[in-house]
Formats: sequence, structure tokens, C-alpha cells
Amino acid sequence: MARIAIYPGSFDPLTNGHVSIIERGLRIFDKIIVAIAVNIRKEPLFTVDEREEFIRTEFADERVEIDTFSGLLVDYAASRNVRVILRGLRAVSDFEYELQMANMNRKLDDSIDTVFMMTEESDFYVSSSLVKEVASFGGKVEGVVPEHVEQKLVEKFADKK
Ligand code: COD
Repeated sequence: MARIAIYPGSFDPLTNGHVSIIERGLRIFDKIIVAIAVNIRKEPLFTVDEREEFIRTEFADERVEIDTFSGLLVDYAASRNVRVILRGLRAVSDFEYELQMANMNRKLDDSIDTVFMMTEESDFYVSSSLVKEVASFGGKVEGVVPEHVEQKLVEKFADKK
């Protein structure tokens, strides 16, 4: 049976931290469904289409499927018949939130398990929100996000001026 995991997130935008989790996840799983959450409380900078495009540009690999979901993650996982959620862990600060989510998801559906991968040393400080903040003030995000994402960030904030 194919080993499939759902890697859910906002991906607003895709960072090198996300890229690393997907790349390394592909060594463990046969297929990863990168699931973009569309109705979360955070106001996104990039549209769902733009966020999908970032992931597609980075991963031409047919083992990476891109999808969107709204509502509860466990319901989405059940609809895809997938039982494993893949998440990344950076600092201790991520741990509490991730522990809560993993446990709540298991409470909602006890057939679901969350698998965590540690961030790479080079990405431990990288987050989509910091990237947006730095880019909004004209700071360089080179080496922190893929080049095509960096270009879009520059364009997005130029449009907003
Ligand atoms: N290194 C390693 N991992 C990283 C890095 C990095 N530098 N940056 C991000 N990651 C990991 C994050 O830890 C996370 O695992 C993943 O990449 C995605 O991150 P984000 O920030 O794009 O996505 P989040 O954390 O905003 O996604 C939250 C969800 C949308 C998955 C969550 O809110 C959700 O499931 N919502 C649906 C509603 C629901 O079911 N709610 C109940 C949950 S209990």
C-alpha cells in the first residue's frame, strides 16, 4: 500500500523551511499531498492560486500533489482516505501549538497520526510571517524563500505602495 501523508499549511508564502520538509518527507512517503488551508483566520497576502503556483513551480515531482481544503483538517484527511499528517517543527515555541493540534486532531479522529520532522539548522528561524514582514520593509529574503517566491514578494509589495 502506498504511504501517503498530508502536509497542511497556509504556505503564505512557501519558504525554504516548507521546501525542506516536503523534500525530506518524500524520502519517507511515496506521495505527499500539500494541502493549502483556505479559510483560516489569518488574512493571506497571496491568493490560493498564487500559493499553489509557488508549490507547483518548486515541485514538478508527480509524487507531490497540491490541493486546497476548508473546514476541519481531519474531515479533509478522511475525505482523502489519508491517516498521516506531516508537520515541521522549528523551535520550542512551535511545540506547544503543534502538540495541541496533534492531540485535538486525534481527539476528533483517533485514526489520525501526526508525524513531525525537525527543521534544518539553516531554516530554524524561517517563517512565512517574518518573511512577509521583512519583504514589506524592502529587506532581502534571498536564501530564505525560493527565488521565484522572492520575486513575487518584491512585486506584491511594490503593488501595495
Ligand atoms: N522549518 C520547518 N518547518 C517549518 C518551517 C521551517 N522553517 N516553517 C514552517 N514549517 C512548518 C510548520 O511548522 C507547519 O508544520 C508547516 O510547515 C506549515 O506551516 P504554515 O505556517 O504554512 O501553516 P500553519 O501552521 O498556519 O497551518 C495550520 C493549519 C492550516 C494546518 C491549521 O490551522 C488547520 O489544520 N486548520 C484547519 C482547521 C482545523 O482543522 N482546525 C483544528 C486544528 S486542531
